[in-house]
Amino acid sequence: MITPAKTLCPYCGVGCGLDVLPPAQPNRPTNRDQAGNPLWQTRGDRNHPSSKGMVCVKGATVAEALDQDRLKYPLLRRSLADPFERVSWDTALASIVDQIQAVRRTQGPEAICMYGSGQFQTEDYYTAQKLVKGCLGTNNFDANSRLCMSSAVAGYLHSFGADGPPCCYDDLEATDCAFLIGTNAAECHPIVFNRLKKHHKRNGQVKLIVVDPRRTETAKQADIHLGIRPGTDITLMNGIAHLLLSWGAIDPEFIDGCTRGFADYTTVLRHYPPSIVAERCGITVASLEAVAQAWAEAKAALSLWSMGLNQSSEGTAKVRALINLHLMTGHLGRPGAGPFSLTGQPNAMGGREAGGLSHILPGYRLVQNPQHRQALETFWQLPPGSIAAAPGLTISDMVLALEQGQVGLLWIAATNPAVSLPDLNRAKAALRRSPFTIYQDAYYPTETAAYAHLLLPSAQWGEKTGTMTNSERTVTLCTAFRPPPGEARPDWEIFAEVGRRLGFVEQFAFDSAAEVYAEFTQITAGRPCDVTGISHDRLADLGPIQWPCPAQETADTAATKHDKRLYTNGIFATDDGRARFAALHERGLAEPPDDRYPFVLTTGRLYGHWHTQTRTGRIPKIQKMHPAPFLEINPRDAQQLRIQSGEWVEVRSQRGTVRLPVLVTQNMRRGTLFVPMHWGSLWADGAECNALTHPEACPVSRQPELKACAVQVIPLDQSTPTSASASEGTPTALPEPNPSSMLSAAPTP
Ligand SMILES: Nc1nc2c(c(=O)[nH]1)N[C@H]1C(S)=C(S)[C@@H](COP(=O)(O)OP(=O)(O)OC[C@H]3O[C@@H](n4cnc5c(=O)[nH]c(N)nc54)[C@H](O)[C@@H]3O)O[C@H]1N2
Ligand SMILES: Nc1nc2c(c(=O)[nH]1)N[C@H]1C(S)=C(S)[C@@H](COP(=O)(O)OP(=O)(O)OC[C@H]3O[C@@H](n4cnc5c(=O)[nH]c(N)nc54)[C@H](O)[C@@H]3O)O[C@H]1N2
Ligand code: SF4
Ligand SMILES: [Mo]
Repeated sequence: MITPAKTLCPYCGVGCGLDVLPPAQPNRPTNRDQAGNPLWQTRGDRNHPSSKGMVCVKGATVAEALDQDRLKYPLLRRSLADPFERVSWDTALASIVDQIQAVRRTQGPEAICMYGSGQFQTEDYYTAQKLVKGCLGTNNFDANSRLCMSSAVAGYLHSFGADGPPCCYDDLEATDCAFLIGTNAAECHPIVFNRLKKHHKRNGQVKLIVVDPRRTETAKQADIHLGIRPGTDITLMNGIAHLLLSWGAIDPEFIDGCTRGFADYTTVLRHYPPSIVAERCGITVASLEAVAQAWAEAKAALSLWSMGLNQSSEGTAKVRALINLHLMTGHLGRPGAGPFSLTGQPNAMGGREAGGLSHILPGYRLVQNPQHRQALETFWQLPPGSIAAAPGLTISDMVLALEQGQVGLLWIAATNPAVSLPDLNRAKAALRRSPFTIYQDAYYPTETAAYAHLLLPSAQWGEKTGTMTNSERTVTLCTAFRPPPGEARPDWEIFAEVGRRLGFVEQFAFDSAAEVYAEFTQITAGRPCDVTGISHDRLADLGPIQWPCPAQETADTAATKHDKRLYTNGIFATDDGRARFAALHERGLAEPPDDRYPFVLTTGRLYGHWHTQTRTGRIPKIQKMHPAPFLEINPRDAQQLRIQSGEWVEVRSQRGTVRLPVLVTQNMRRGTLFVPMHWGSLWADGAECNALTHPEACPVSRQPELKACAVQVIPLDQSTPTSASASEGTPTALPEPNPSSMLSAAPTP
């Protein structure tokens, strides 16, 4: 019997436990990938508390991408026009250190920027914070979580006084009213959705409500689907609250004892009578009332959300409007109830714990809090004042700083911004202006490699040991089960080595990821995300552990006995212990449709693919599931444009153009279009949805509105290739548009 390695699926924030088995096993033929490399086998870990043995297609196939197109050696070039040349690690690290020193001397530390990722392990995140914010003295560390979770972080912080989802997955089986808003969990958090779906099927009284402008796979399972007009969520939620208030379906005891700001909130709610709300949201009064009634009758209402709320120019306000509903009804801090943000990436949560955004510091601390900075300076044995007092640049600010020539060194790791950033043509032009870009990734090529001077090969999932935290605050040890290919190294080791070479020998005297984690846990003592009771050894012995888990918890109690939910006593993390209502009106989309750009384009995900396809594009089974990009459009809009499924259109916004075959479907609202985000320039020609999106962001969270921009649609001459020829990553030659067919339809919303 071969003992499997225990780890976590490296894709979504559900965080399913995986057992990994080696390619060679007794009495079984060895499976191989297309290139003949032996394949590791993954299967669900039955003992993992979050997933109990379940996995989706991504977790089941992840090992198939391990040996394809890996970046194995450091590569360096003088300018973007030159070819890369292989260099030693010594040369690569020396060039980084030289560049950092030169930039510090000539431009100051604020000209150094790092852009990281929710796909880092917590050890990578922590080491990067220590290096950039502590030793280099700039807070210019931001992560792709800015595009993902920052509105949820800000919403929790402002409403509850601290970040951190208060719920756990057991709530999925304890709720009698699941309210899913702006989340396509069936495709994006499949195992969470499976658990909910089973519970819903087994229990007739359980209501499943889905709010999404698209009729997604998630919406298809709902008792009630509200296909609202994009961007009208705040109006909808205020409208639900208006009805609850008028029916007296609120929890006065909770409101009086545990919250603040209810009076102002009710003043706002007056403006949201059902007729106005239904009209603005594009739904019926009856369906609005049915949803409010489900909330009113619920014993335990659980809301789940993700990018449909967060990726908005008023993302924080949307999150707070949702939390308001829980506060006014007291649906919080007990089984089956609460506002549950589903985190996108596998370690988006660990990133928050380790301070991985430009305005936060490790241990759920804030850059702007002098005591928080001081605590870290002391702990890191750095002189007082080492950590800059102002928040650093967000990724959008970094793009602006690049444009203005203010960046001397840009270090990108574990993200592919040349596909995933909004207003992509502009972002690429900014990347081209960087005098020195380091790009640390596991694969080559990726789209972003074209913008780098130095490529560093990183070890990835299965090749480095470290921890990740999933949506329900459960920390899992991800164990290495194979060596990294070539000279690839774990991200934290690269950061630590650069730190030592810069003279911070004491600060980076780590010999293992376990040592890094042990240091990190110490500075969470007494913080909301206290993990002083967790270590690599304990995780290896006990399995995954949920936080908070303070040191006084013994090894035996840690895994089982502490409360799985936050705020069970009704005391919040604010100064006075009370949660805050937010009295907010809707501002609407940053770029509403108009006569020239009459459609609202939304973007998102498909079940099989992961983001920019670095892994999933190289897995044949997934390629077959989703071979090519497309544009979803409502049948009446298609009729007006005289286009049919499979025919090609050009989609234009004020910023860019893409060409796609259309998929005519009843699942789209009239006037709304959908393009998947997965096809960057390596995988299809001219299908990058971010060529169209705009960079306007939420003023509080600074998260861009990736979910809505205004576009026009122009049918192309139909001698254009069909969708099939764009498959399997082969670039497609596209003809020029035919001017005679350039109609732009104005849909009646
Ligand atoms: N298969 C797969 N799963 C993934 C990922 C992946 O790449 N592939 N990525 C992971 C990551 S990092 C993330 S962040 C999550 C994202 O998970 P989700 O947020 O569930 O996924 P998206 O498809 O981005 O967007 C969700 C829905 O928001 C809807 N929406 C758009 N505009 C609005 C609006 O104004 N209001 C409302 N209520 N809804 C709106 C869209 O129609 C879409 O169905 O998925 C994670 N899981
Ligand atoms: N239009 C539109 N744009 C979006 C979104 C959207 O919904 N619509 N969603 C946004 C969101 S929520 C997200 S999270 C982003 C995701 O966008 P990205 O972060 O750009 O997407 P990924 O393809 O996951 O890129 C991760 C990279 O890290 C590499 N990698 C994997 N493991 C490791 C490791 O251990 N170390 C290192 N160094 N590299 C590693 C992979 O090879 C890959 O190249 O996209 C954002 N952009
Ligand atoms: S649900 Fe998410 S974590 Fe679980 S196997 Fe699928 S992608 Fe991996
Ligand atoms: Mo994300």
